[in-house]
Amino acid sequence: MTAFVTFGETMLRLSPPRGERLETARELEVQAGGAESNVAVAVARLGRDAAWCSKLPDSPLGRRIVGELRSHGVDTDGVVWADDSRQGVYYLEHGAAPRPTNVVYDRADAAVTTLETDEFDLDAVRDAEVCYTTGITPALSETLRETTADVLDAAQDAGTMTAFDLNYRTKLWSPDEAAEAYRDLLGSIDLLFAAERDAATVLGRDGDAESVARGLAEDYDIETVVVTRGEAGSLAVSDGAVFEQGVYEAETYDAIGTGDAFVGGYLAKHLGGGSVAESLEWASATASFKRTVEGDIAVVNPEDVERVVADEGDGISR
Ligand code: KDG
Repeated sequence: MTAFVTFGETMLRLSPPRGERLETARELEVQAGGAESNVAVAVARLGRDAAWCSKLPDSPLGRRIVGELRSHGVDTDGVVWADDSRQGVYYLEHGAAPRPTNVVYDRADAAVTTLETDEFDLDAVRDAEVCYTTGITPALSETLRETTADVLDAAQDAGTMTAFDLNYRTKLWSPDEAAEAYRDLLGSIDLLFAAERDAATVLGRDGDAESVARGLAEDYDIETVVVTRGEAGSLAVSDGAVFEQGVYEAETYDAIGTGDAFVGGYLAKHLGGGSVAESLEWASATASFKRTVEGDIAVVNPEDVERVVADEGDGISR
């Protein structure tokens, strides 16, 4: 049995060296990047069994993704291999003020967009403690939207905790399209992660973090809602009780994947029997640690997280 099962798309991330532009760079660094697999890696590296399911082209590109995830201890046995299909790619140009970081997707019709429910090992999902995906997955195709609903329902029916991060991506769909999909899925979620700005932009939930979290928990009958507020920290409402957590100071080297590291830290601690407060502390520490590391993936160890937590007490709220 694998404690944590997730599914979604993982792309090749191609990025020019810092200070260079995509238009003129002669070299591109290659890494794997995908919201759900970023979480799986964090969970695995922090000591819990984690599996990632997806569909990949049976090619050196697909094998590159699996090789990288396995090197961090993620179980990829549930990957479906497809002939003559595409590997999604994203280009990342690191910003430097006043030039913003820019992401260019080349992911249309990637193999994963055809992943159907009957290609899934639903028994692994039913046996898991947590089944997780994000709002990116249903944005990628109508097929994936149906698969996402089916898998989360199967998990919840079996008593597996379902966890979901809104993860709204403006380059994939409009707020209205995302809102419709989210509303269909939120009734199947036990643990929701929502960036404050996503809850406002997509679901029209303005107001303070506690009222946003309480409103979502009550409207969709969600046991725990975690609202993340960037440098203002995070707040969870769980079974009616409120928990707050500040951020740990970090020198930011690469901010991509910070939210996924937060979720990975939370779930790793939760799977180890941690309380909501302890899980939030680990979430915040893992997120800060990630910012010091190049790439989407949080190359983090349990002692790194413990050290951040121990040095900073309850975290520094800025
Ligand atoms: O959260 C980081 C992700 O944005 C990155 O890994 C790429 O999954 C990705 C996406 O769809 O943007």
